[in-house]
Amino acid sequence: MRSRLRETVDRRNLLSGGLVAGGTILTGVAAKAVGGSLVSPEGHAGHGASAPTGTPASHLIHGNMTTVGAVDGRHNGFDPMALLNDWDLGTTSTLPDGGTLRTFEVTGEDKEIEIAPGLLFPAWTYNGRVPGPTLRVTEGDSIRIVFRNRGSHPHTMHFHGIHAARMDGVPGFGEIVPGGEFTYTFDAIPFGCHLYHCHSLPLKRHIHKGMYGAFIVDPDPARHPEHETVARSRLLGSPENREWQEFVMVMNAFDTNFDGENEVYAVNTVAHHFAKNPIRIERGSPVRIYLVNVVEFDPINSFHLHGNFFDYYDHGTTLTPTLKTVDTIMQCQAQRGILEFTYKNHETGLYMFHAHQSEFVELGWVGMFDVVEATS
Ligand SMILES: [Cu+2]
Repeated sequence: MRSRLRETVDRRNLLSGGLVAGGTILTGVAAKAVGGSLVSPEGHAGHGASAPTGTPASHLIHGNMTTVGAVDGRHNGFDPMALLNDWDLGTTSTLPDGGTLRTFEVTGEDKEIEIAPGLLFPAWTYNGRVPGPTLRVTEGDSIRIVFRNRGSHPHTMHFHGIHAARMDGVPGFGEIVPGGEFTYTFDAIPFGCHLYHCHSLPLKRHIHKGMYGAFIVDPDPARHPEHETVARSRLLGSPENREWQEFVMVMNAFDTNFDGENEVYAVNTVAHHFAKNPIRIERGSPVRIYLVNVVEFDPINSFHLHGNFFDYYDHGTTLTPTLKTVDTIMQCQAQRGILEFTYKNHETGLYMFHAHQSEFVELGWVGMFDVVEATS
């Protein structure tokens, strides 16, 4: 009985606007459910209603205006926390000239995902996740991407990088019909923080449905003798890199009622996830964030860090900062960059990060770092 009461109360909170500040989503769900793909909290009590109503951290978030409940990561098959650094390195082999060949396999598929407690979204995905796998390679590698389309619509993989027209992944060059397969090949240049996304038409629809991911090209230190130490710090697996705490954050959003505006904002898909589940960072070690903006329908997104400042490398294509000592940067769609900062001289505790568009914060794009003493 008690749990039933709890459910009732929580549902009431949801319906009074607790799901997202202002009740925007609920309005959309109630009024414009499309094809049964949007499920109201009533119809989906198993996830949201019985889940915890938030951690102490969530109470610090702007008047506690966060979603109520928790998204079931088992339903999604991915966890936003794990997406922060689950690099996909592909399979490697050595070419006759001594270079490295990296092969990736990516499958396009339709999949319903949960983007806020009880709120399902009919996504189009790469490898069943949103964002798609974070592909991480080294400058100069030869890249093969075997793309199989098991979805219901034609799709592509369009990489931001340097490559031939026939590898561009646009209609006419590498667009794959359902059931089809194509292999994109190119060399990994330039180094930096890049992305890939579907380029089928209508473009904004294919992107915002979930077909995007980060594509990180680590610099080859041998090619950058003037900044070799910095280059080595970015090269995954090097001793210098191991000192860094690295995270991929893909800023995304979802138009849940297909009116050309977003109702949910996030990093790594789930609204408010990192507000309720702070990202633990060790105080003594520097932090590097690979930040990518793929939000459709809004021209500008941003990242603001609390209690601290950072250096910024626009597109990640330089080894010296393009902005020094800033606490906010903005990105238009497909813009991306690398943020570097440290909390080594700070008190431990919870430090917020979020878009500085307040509307985006209230609709999900806010998180916390939990700065702790080193454990080792
Ligand atoms: Cu597509």
